[in-house]
Amino acid sequence: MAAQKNKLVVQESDIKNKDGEQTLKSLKGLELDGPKVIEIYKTMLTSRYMDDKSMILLRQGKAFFHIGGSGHEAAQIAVARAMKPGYDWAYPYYRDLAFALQYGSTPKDILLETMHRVEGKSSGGRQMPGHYGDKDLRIVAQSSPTGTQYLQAVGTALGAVKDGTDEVVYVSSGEGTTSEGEFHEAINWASRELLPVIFLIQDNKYAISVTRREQTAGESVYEMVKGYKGLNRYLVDGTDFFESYQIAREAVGKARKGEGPSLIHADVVRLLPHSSSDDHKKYRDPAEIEADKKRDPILKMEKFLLKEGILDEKQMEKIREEAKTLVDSAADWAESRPLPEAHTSQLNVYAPEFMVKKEGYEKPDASGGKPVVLVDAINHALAEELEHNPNMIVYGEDVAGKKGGVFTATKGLTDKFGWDRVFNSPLAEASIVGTAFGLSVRGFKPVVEIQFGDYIWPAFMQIRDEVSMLRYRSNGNFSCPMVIRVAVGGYIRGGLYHSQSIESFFTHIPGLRVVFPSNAADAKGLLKTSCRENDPVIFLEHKGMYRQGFAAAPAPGKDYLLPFGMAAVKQEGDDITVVTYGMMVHRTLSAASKLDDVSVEVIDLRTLNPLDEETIYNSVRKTGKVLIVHEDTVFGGFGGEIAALISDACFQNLDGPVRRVGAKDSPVPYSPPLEQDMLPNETDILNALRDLADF
Ligand SMILES: Cc1ncc(C[n+]2csc(CCOP(=O)(O)OP(=O)(O)O)c2C)c(N)n1
Ligand SMILES: [Mg+2]
Repeated sequence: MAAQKNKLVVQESDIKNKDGEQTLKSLKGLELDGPKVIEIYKTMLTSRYMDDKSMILLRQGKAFFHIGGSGHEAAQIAVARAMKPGYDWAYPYYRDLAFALQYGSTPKDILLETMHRVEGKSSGGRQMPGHYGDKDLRIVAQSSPTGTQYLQAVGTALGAVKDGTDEVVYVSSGEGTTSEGEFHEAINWASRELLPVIFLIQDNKYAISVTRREQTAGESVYEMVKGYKGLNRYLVDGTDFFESYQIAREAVGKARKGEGPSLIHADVVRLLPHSSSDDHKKYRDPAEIEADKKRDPILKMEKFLLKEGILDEKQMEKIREEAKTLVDSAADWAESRPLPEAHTSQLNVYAPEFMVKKEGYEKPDASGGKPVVLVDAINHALAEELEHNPNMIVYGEDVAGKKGGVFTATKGLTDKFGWDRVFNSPLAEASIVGTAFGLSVRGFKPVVEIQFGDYIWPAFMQIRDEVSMLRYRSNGNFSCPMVIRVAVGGYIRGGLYHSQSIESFFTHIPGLRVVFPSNAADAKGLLKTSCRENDPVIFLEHKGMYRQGFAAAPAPGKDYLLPFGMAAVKQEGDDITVVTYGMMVHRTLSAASKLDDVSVEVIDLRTLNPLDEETIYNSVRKTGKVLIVHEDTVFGGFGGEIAALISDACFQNLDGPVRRVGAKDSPVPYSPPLEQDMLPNETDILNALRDLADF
């Protein structure tokens, strides 16, 4: 496809002479000279030998995986050279070895990761090779899911504009990955706001074994993105350094001037199998593999160097040898460096400490104040924190302007803090969380809203594989603290898709804090704390309580911060402990009040991660009996985890089975008799308490 289509975009006259040839003279506009071209050639060779060396290390059992960039070097180096490392930002993909080298990573840096050494700058040996990262260079430590990087890059670019800088953000992938929905979300957001993002799509015709025909409408990413107004598009021969460099300079220049994002569709060749685990002879035609070899970007570069008399064959051979030696000695050095120590495997799952400490916490006396409803308490917390932290921003669907959120949690915030800090997102949950990642990485504190828990799932990949893992995978070099506020829960005739309880999915994710307040005062204190902590937080708001009198409370003032991991004993008792949270706190208190002869202790967990195990165990050791109550379905619910912990820690103290009350195992139905039957109610709790009391 390449040859004739490339001519659609590349302005040949700029870099070719009248005979259609590239010469040093015809390339004058690119500000290159002989020595500079030699440097580029050396970087290409280094990258190529790194591929070769990695496969040798693999065979020697010194590394366990490799994914090579052979055939992609020219396009990658071209874009990296057009950028400013350490000033601009980069979200490279796993095949971007040559990009990383040109951007400033050294063979030593990269081989430390290949050989899983603790000094690796990207992950300290935590990630498989091919996940580039370097804080000083502003290469954000990368992950493995294809395509999660696009929205993050858009978020970082959005932050660059908000910060008033002219930084540019690079993001890359293969052509196959553009089938992921997040690609289109990212292109849409970047194009809509003319953000400074360079999307380098390296098209090597295959996504592992899947061809372009099976992947992309019209078999061309360049064609596919035609409709995005504001997006600059280029189709380039990515095996030709000079063609690629010309386009890269133009695209980066436009981004820097605020003239919008660019998609560079680079037609490249994959000279190696997909990875060290793949054998492409199984699915590729040998003739095609041979044809691709003829387009090797290094051969093209060598031809140019010879033709222009910059190097002769002997000099080139010497440079090849030097590149090999450089890589070999870097590998020897990396091998001599220490491995991570086993006991550090849990390091950097969370921030090293809580910002809001339990020690010294004093419960404020707000008893004289006027009760506020839960949704207003949240609104006040957001306003106070926006005031407190100039880097905090609030966004989500319908949150801004006169609407102020479908539940009015963000009412009036745009008026007070401006559209720059409180704004609407497109209707795209992955976009909300993905951009928040990119904003957070550069120092913003995004406090985003997911309108309904039932619709958080498009963002699940970002939450589970990205937001919660960044600190760990980068060995503490990067983090993305943010707050994800989510309206959850039933009892509102909301049916299957406006009633879900979602906490158990998120308590299963290391690296993520999970908060679930039961009343307005706690909601305010916990949300303010969430905004100050350095870990990502899922903040669950029960929409059935937003305006209920029973969840209203006099709200403490603006200095009130409720530390994580402090359960509240809502009612003291001697016979049975109930461990609960959210809406069920109220149902439990009400049920317990109907039992004259049984003394019930009610614990409101307030945060599910961290979990205040001590308060639970102290109570169970006193009462000897325990009931766990939650609104979520029982099987696989969070109650199972609490039950397991209790039976482990308090086995000797138990005088009965650890019981659970929760919803029946089905979706939440709409019609009131069905909803009432399915969700747990006061009678269920009462019956369980009586049963346990009699045990
Ligand atoms: C979300 C996700 N799905 C599947 C994979 C497995 N996987 C890794 S690379 C890849 C193919 C990607 O092809 P392409 O985007 O064309 O990039 P290339 O490897 O060809 O450079 C697949 C399916 C993954 N890492 N992440
Ligand atoms: Mg591909």
